[in-house]
Amino acid sequence: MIRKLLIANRGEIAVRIIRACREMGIETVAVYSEADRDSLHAHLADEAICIGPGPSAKSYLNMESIMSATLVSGADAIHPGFGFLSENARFAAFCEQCGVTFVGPGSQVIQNLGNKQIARNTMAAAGVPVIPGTDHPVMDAETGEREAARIGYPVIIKAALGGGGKGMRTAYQPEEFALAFQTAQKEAENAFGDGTMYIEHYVENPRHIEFQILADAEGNVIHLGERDCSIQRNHQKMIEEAPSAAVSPALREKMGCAAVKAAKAAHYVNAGTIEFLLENDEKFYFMEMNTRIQVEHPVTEWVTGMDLVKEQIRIASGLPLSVKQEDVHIQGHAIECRINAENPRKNFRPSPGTITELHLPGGQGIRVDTDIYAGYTIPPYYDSMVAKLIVHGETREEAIAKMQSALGEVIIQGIDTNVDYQYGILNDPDYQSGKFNIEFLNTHVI
Ligand code: MV4
Repeated sequence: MIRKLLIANRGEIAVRIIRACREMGIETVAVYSEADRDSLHAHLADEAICIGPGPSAKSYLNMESIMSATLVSGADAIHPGFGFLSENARFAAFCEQCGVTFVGPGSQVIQNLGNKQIARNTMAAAGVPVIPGTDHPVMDAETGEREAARIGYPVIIKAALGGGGKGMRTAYQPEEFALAFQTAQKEAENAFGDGTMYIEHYVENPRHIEFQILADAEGNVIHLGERDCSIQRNHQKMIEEAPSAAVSPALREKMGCAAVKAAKAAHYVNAGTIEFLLENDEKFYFMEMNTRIQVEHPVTEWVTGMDLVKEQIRIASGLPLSVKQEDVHIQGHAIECRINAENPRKNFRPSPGTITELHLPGGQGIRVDTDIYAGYTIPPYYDSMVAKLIVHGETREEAIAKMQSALGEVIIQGIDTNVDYQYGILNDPDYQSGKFNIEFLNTHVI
């Protein structure tokens, strides 16, 4: 069993994990940077250890510092949250070597799924639909251009070690290919130290639908339905919801089955997410698998009634899943808006600073996951997300109304936020009718 757990993260997700541990009777150790001395997570944990200066590279990404804090505090497990070291196979391996439980899948699984070409081949071999594309690494533009001609234009060139949009370029015709390839490859070499590329047919105007799965060490795998994450800007999700307005019960059954198959093919253990592109109501394709708890996990929690962080900790302790597939029922509709310290009228420029006045909404069906408080100073070093506003209603219409009411109540003074922008999205007729795809924010003026 896990007796004491170190949270290798900050912000609202660190607070979220501390709360789950407290309810489970697990002692908590927070780590914090010099810029995070006054942060909520450092105050809420049973113990807090400073691990270095503000910049992430010297603190939340510093594996040696974090492992030292773990060993000194006597923690027997590390929860990595999301971002930072959460999908770093070397860090998971380091935990394994030190005899510390990593709350997540094994390092080899993280590594295999982190290589998107290997992940693609694994899924294709298991019969999970993948987008027509290459099954071998592509290292040069000439080979790539031949493959692109075979696959059919438009194509997308992706970095094998990429994900989330870096090292990615599209080409609509052969004349564009060489430059797109070289640009993507250079970006990949700079970002990941590896220029291995793969190519897929480019699916235009799809929805981003992801399935939450849970897998225990005994080989049980279940899915908890989908989240629609199509409302995004430059690969930063803004609004997520569960279930998707575009997924019928029959399609949920088919995609859920594919998601479970994908997790089994990867020998997956713990909570994971299978990302699909949904082209229309019968065509969906595996895109990648995320091996972390995700920012948007609360919408799944609300429609299933499950606590995903507790499930993660139970699984990492070697316990079996607490529910069977037939006991999972999707109830009502949940929406999450990410509240960021940024100015949408100034190209979404980050807006760190001191919160002088704060009122957060509440009431039935409203959840706020945040680490901010009145008087708190948001440091400039980290992601601009400062809160997640999550609502649950019986229907999608009720959830939208509740979210608009909740957004209208928010008062955050002293910094700029995207609260009004989020309200604007929820007011859009195409958003309200559920007719949108990943291009929504590129094609609508909010
Ligand atoms: C694609 C695609 C269309 N066709 N692959 C974006 C990030 C990375 N996870 C893969 N991405 C995409 N891959 C094929 N074959 C479109 C995207 C994409 C995207 C996907 C989900 C959500 C938002 C997106 C925004 C731009 C491009």
